[in-house]
Amino acid sequence: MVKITDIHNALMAIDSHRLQTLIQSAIAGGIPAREILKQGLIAAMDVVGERMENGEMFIPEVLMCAKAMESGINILKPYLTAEEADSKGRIVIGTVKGDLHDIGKNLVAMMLKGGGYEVINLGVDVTPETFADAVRTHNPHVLALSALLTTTMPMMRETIAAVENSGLRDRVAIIVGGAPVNRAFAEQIGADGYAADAGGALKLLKQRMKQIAA
Ligand code: B1M
Repeated sequence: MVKITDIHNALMAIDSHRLQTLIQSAIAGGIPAREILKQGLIAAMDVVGERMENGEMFIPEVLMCAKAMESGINILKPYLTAEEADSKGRIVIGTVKGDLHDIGKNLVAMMLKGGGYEVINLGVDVTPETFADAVRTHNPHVLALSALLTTTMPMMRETIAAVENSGLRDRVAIIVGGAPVNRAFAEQIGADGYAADAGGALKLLKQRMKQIAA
């Protein structure tokens, strides 16, 4: 019987092949995909982050861990899909300018897609102007911004300002998330919502769609 710690250890060992095999066995053995994700993969990435901070792990290794994690998430994808959405909507998502972290943002995108929403993923290092252009072009119900660095959090405020300056602010709800972001910051920069994780983002989106329908 596979244990979550085996999955955690395979990611730390950057052994993608073993990681994928273990995840498949864990799923077959009835361990919920969300548990594998949270306690196996995300918990291991937290340790990777601590080691990176302490200078015990360097960027190339961190990148390899990130790749291994993505390969694991790909297996979990079909099992992570959320409950049926109340009504469909369109969302534009991206990681703000200067920030290259995309695993969490992609997880949010995946969850929203699984919930039946149309997701336009702009990728990483997205400038405020590109976000504003995407709002104009795609006319989404929600714009979701991700930031993983304290140094890139201010770019969320700038992105909201760019949308405002383009005269598009009334058209779209803007929600923010990412490890250093919190509700107080979201309110401070004039965002319409904050989600701590992918599940929270899905809930926010559902609320927004209900508001629009009401
Ligand atoms: Co970076 N990095 N990194 N890194 N990295 C962190 C974020 C850090 C906390 C590590 C540490 O020191 N402990 C630290 C930030 C410190 C800070 O600012 N407070 C850090 C640093 C410093 C850096 C560099 C500056 C290092 C350097 O070069 N000296 C550099 C910056 C590069 C840049 O962006 N310009 C850098 C680079 C990298 C890599 C490229 C090597 C790699 C990213 C690869 C990739 O993404 N493709 C990387 C990684 C992997 C990490 C850690 C280890 C893991 C991040 C991750 O993927 N977590 C990270 C430490 C950590 O987080 N424990 C770290 C798993 C993911 C599922 O969680 O992204 O939090 P997360 O997403 C969650 C929620 O936050 C939320 O939902 C997701 C799912 O539940 N969420 C949203 C995210 N976006 C959302 C949007 C929403 C809603 C919810 O919209 C509404």
